[in-house]
Amino acid sequence: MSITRRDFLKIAAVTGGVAVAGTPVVKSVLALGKKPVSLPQYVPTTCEMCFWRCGVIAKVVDGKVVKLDGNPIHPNSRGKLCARGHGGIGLLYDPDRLKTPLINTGSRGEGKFKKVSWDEALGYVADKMEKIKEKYGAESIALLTHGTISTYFIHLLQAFGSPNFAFPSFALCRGARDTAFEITFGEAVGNPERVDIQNSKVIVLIGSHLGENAHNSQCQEFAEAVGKGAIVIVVDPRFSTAAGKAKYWLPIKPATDLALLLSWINVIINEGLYDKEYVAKYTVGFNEVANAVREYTPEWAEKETDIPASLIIETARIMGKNKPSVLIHPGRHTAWYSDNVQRQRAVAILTALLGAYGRPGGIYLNPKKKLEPVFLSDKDYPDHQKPEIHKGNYPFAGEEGLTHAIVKTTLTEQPYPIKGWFTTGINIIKAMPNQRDTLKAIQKLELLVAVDMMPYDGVILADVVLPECTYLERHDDLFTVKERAFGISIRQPVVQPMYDTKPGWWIAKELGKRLGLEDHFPWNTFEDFLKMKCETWGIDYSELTKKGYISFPESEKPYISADNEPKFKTPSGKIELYSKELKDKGFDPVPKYTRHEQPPEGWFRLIYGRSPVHTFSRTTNNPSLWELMEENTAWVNAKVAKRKGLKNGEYIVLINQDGVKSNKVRIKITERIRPDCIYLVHGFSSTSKLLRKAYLRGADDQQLITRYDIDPIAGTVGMRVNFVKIAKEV
Ligand SMILES: Nc1nc2c(c(=O)[nH]1)N[C@H]1C(S)=C(S)[C@@H](COP(=O)(O)OP(=O)(O)OC[C@H]3O[C@@H](n4cnc5c(=O)[nH]c(N)nc54)[C@H](O)[C@@H]3O)O[C@H]1N2
Ligand SMILES: Nc1nc2c(c(=O)[nH]1)N[C@H]1C(S)=C(S)[C@@H](COP(=O)(O)OP(=O)(O)OC[C@H]3O[C@@H](n4cnc5c(=O)[nH]c(N)nc54)[C@H](O)[C@@H]3O)O[C@H]1N2
Ligand code: SF4
Ligand SMILES: [Mo]
Repeated sequence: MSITRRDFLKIAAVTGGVAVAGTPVVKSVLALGKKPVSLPQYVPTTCEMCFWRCGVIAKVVDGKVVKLDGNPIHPNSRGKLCARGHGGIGLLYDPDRLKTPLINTGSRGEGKFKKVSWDEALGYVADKMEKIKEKYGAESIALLTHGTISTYFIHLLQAFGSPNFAFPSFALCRGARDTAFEITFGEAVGNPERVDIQNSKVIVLIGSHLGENAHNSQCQEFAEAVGKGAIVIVVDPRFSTAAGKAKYWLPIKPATDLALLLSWINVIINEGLYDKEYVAKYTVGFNEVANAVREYTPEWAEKETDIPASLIIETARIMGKNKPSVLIHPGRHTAWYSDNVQRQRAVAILTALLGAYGRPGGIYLNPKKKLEPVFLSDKDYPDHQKPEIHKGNYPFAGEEGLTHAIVKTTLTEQPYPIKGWFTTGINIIKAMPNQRDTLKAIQKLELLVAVDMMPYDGVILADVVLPECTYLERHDDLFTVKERAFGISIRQPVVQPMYDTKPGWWIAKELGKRLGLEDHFPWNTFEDFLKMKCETWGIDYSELTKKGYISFPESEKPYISADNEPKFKTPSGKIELYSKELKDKGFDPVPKYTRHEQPPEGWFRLIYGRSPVHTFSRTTNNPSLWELMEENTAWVNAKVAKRKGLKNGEYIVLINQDGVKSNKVRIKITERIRPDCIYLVHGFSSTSKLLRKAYLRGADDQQLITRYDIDPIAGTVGMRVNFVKIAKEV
C-alpha cells in the first residue's frame, strides 16, 4: 500500500488532528505463564470504539495497556487506527466508568444510586421481568440495543418470549441505504461498505463526510485515490474535510439531493453516457426510468438545488466519461428526510447506469464464502403470543427493528403495553430524536435496565445499572469481515476486567439462569463457545488468538467477469431500475422528487455530523479524546454572523421551532457553510453529572430535534427537518 502516514493525516485531521500509528511488529502474543516484568506483551483484538471494527494490537506492560496499534493483517485497519481507536486506553482508564451494579434509589434521572452486588441486581431484574410477564406477557419487555452486546440480549429476550428489539443502526442510520440497495440489487452494500475507492477515478460524496466520518480503511483508500488523481465531487451544504480534496464542491440547498440525482440521471441518459451493454445485460426498467426523469432537467434542478445547471451537466459528463470506475458513495447515516429510501434508490440507479456495480472503482462484489450458522444454543425459542411491534407498519422495515416503533408503542400502549426496557450499548437520549417522547415513554415503564460501561444520559435514567467491562477486557462473538476477501476477527481480553464489571455474555447468561433459561446458555465461558464455533468452521482457534484475524484469500472475487457473473436476488433476477415490488406496495417504482419545507426567513436548518476524534456521545467523556476536542461548536456562515454582530468563539444558544433551547455553545464563524444552515457535531452536552468532563459541554443536536419525519417505505427517520434561531447566551 503506497499511502504514507502524511497522506492519512491530511485526510483525517480536521479539528483536533488524528494520531496515526506506524505498522507494529507482533512480537509475542499472550506470553502466559512466564511473565517477565519488563517485557511487553502484544495482544491482538478488535476495536469497539466505533462499528468499523478494526483489528488492534494492544501493547501491555505490567498488566497495563500502554498503547494500541492497528493490526497490519486486518483489512479494516491495515496497520493503523484512527484517533478514537487509540483513545480506547482513555475509555479503559476513565475514572468515571461504572464500577459496580447500581440500583436507583431516587426518581428516574435524579442520579441517586446505591451500590449493590451482582446477585442483588440480577435478582431484582429477574424478579421484575417475571412480574411484567405475568401481568402483561413477555412481549411487554423490549430491548433497545447497539454493538456486540446485542447478540446476547436479543438471545435472552427471545428465549424469554419477546420479539421486540430495535437497533439505532437501522432507522437512524443505514436502514434507508440498505433497503434501497436490497430493492435495486437484491443485497445490501455491506458493512464496511463494499466501495472500491482505491480504484475509483471519480468519487462522488453526497453528504458522506469521509475524513470527519473517520472510517479507517475507507479514509486510507480515499487518501490513496486522491494521491492517484481521482476526481472528487462533494455535495454538501458545508465545506467538509473531503470537500478540501475535491475538484467540485457543490454546496447544495439541504433536502434537495434527490433533485440533483434525478437530473444527473437525466443527463447521463439524454447524452447516452450510460453503460449500454451493462444496462441491457443486467437491468430491467431502463425505459421507465428514462421516461420518469425526462422532467428533471438540469435547468429545473438548478432552481431546486442552487447548483448551476452547467455544473450539473459538467459533473454528469465526468461520471459518464470515467464509467464504470465511478463511486457514488452510498453513504451510511442516511436518516435525513422523509424520502430517504427513494434518495438512496436514485444513488443505486445511477450506480447501475454507470455499470459501476461489480466493476473496479465502483462497488465490489461480496466475497464468495459461506459458513454454516452457529447459534448460541440449539434450543428453540418459545413462540410469542402477541404480534411483534418493533417494525411498525412499514413494509420494508429491516430485521433490526425501529427504535421509534418501540417508543410509540410504549407511549400509546397499542396494540399492547410495553412495560420494561433493556437498553444495552445505546444512549437512548442522544441516539433517538424527540427526547420529550423518550422521557414520557420511560415514565410508563415498570422496569428500565441499562447495561453500559459509562454513566451517559440514558444510563442515569435506569432503575438498575449493570456495568459491562470494556472491549479490552472481554471476549465477544467472532466477527465475520466481508471485505474484498472474507475473514474472521477475534475479540479477546487484553487485560482482566477492572472493578466489579462483567462481560455482556456473562450478564445475559446469569440473568438467563435466574429466569430458568439456563438451557439457552449451554456453554460455561464464552471462550468455550468460540472454540466450538471455530471447530465447526474448521478454523484454528489458537492461530486466531495469536494473529487476531484470519483471511480466506480464495474468497476474493470482487469484479464481474466471464467466470464471475453476478446473481441479483431481486424478484426479476436483475438489477431493478424500476421496482415492481415498490409499485405493488403502493410506492413510486422509480423515484419521484418531493419538495421539503425550507426554513422561514430568519431561521436556519439544523444539520449535524461527526468529529474525527469522537464517536457520537460515547467518547465525549474519554480523557484522551476530550483533550483533542472538549466541546462542539455551532458553525455559522460569516455573512450571517456579521449581520447579527456575532464574534467568533463567543457563546450563543440555539432555539428551535418548538421553543426548545440548547445549552450554550461557542460559535464558529466560517465561510465553509451555506447561510441557511447551522451545523453541530453530534453527541455533545451530556446531562449526566456523573461525567465530569462531558457534563453540559457544548450543545446537543438531539435536544433540538423535536420533530422528525418518517419514511413510509422502511420506517427510517428524517432528522434534518428542524429549524433553529440564534440567541446570545443569557
Ligand atoms: N441527532 C442525531 N442523532 C443520531 C445521529 C446523529 O448524527 N445525530 N446518528 C445516528 C447514528 S448514525 C447512529 S449509528 C446512532 C448511534 O447511537 P448510539 O450507539 O446509541 O450512540 P452513543 O451516543 O455513542 O451511545 C452509545 C452508548 O453505548 C455505550 N457503550 C459503548 N460501548 C459499549 C460497550 O462495549 N458495551 C456496553 N454495554 N455499552 C457500550 C456508551 O457508553 C453509550 O452510553 O445514533 C443515531 N442518532
Ligand atoms: N469520527 C467518527 N466517525 C464516524 C462516526 C462517529 O461517530 N465518529 N460514526 C459512524 C457512523 S455509525 C455513521 S452512520 C457515519 C455517518 O457518516 P456519513 O454517512 O459520512 O455522514 P452523514 O452523517 O450522513 O453526513 C454528514 C454530512 O452531511 C452533510 N449534510 C447535511 N444535510 C445535508 C443535505 O441535505 N444534503 C447533503 N448532500 N449533505 C448534507 C453535513 O454537512 C455533513 O457534512 O459515520 C461513521 N464514522
Ligand atoms: S475506525 Fe477507529 S474507532 Fe472505528 S473501529 Fe477503526 S480504529 Fe476503532
Ligand atoms: Mo450510524
